[in-house]
Amino acid sequence: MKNHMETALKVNGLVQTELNLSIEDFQNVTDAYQVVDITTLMPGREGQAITLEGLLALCQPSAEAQFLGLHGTLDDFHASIPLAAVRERGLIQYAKNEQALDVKAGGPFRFLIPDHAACNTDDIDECANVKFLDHIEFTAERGFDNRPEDEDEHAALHAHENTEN
Ligand SMILES: Nc1nc2c(c(=O)[nH]1)N[C@H]1C(S)=C(S)[C@@H](COP(=O)(O)O)O[C@H]1N2
Ligand SMILES: [Mo]
Repeated sequence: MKNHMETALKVNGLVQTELNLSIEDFQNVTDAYQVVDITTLMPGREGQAITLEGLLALCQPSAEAQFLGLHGTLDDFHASIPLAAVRERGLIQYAKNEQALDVKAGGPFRFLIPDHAACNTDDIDECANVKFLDHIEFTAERGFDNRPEDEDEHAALHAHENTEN
């Protein structure tokens, strides 16, 4: 694990406007894109998010942008998923109980996909709920992705998580 924690979310790649979003920027996103209680979309999860639609409105990806690169630098975890499959349901969580999302809860930012598939059954699976999210990149082609590919890799990942705490 790196000790340095990014507190802004960088958004770049095939976009008209590159962004570097702080928690205040998230709080200031217009109400239409705010999810004040994630539980309503993902039972069992709590917190505040903006919709991916809200992020798209801010950065305006070009028509060539087909993939969304989700980067968690802290533990070097990355997913690259088709934008079309998540553009209407993806969320970016930025708070819990109205407070900045703690790193212990996957913060400061986290990608979340309501109605994701089970791990390894689909491109849009639970594994793509990237924690420690510090960079979103819009690309034309599929990008780097090191999500676990099977049960053994999952087991290894979670064993690793547990020894780091
Ligand atoms: N940065 C980062 N994000 C991650 C992971 C990880 O190891 N690192 N694991 C993924 C996997 S494999 C799953 S199944 C979910 C688990 O999310 P949960 O801990 O909220 O249940 O987080 C995903 N996001
Ligand atoms: Mo997973």
